[in-house]
Amino acid sequence: MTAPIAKVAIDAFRDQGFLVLEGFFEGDRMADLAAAADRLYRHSGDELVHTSEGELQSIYGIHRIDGSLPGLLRQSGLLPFCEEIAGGPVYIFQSQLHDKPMSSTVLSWHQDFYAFSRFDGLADPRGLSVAVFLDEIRAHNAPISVIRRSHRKGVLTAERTMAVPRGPAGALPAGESPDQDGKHYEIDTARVAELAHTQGVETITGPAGSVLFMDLNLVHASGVSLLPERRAVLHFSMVSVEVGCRDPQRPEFVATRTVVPL
Ligand SMILES: O=C(O)CCC(=O)C(=O)O
Repeated sequence: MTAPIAKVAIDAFRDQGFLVLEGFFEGDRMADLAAAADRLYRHSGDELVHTSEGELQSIYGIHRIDGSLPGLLRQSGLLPFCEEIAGGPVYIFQSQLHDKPMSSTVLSWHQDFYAFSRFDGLADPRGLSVAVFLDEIRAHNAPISVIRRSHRKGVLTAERTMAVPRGPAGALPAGESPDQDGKHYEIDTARVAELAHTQGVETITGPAGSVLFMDLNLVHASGVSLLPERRAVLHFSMVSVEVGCRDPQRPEFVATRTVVPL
């Protein structure tokens, strides 16, 4: 049985907006996750996003594609922490596998809640994003960088959104057109620079099995892998069951309407 996540870690998450548990998944639990990832890599369908060179970049709705994932999360011991942060039971609102192959694009600084609120009408950022490293993440294979305490700034305005170029086929909200330059300016660069200088940036690396929790308003970004090897991170955005999406414009595999407590 995994030990509960300590109160000091909960306090650190609330203060900093993120928390890392190095090597949290191990042994059989890690093997089960790895097997689920192998199945995901064999999946085909609308949920896949490829780079312009045809390499797999992302798979959306992974908890729907592979039915073992919710159970693996439940058994892992992570749930009480997620419920503590969300103030009660949670459901998986969005999930993805992100590989960042060499031909993929930078994922610019953004807050997860921005797109959830703008495109899906999610009313409240009561939840968190959970990123599980299936491969070791190092400086060369697209680590996620976060701006400390940026979640305290609330929802920052964003000029353009990543929802278009990085969303799967068919997930383009009405009236949105893809960026032409492949860059996705989420938050104004000057604002990001100011936040980064005043509050500090942390780049999260760690062995396979590590978990990164992020507040839904934490500003974060990632680059691309510099080597031709797999870089798989599973993302689960968990939201309080009391918060549904009021006006979803994206498909169910991008924005879950069906609230099933985890
Ligand atoms: O795995 C990554 O590179 C980060 C993905 C991310 O930031 C997101 O899905 O919001």
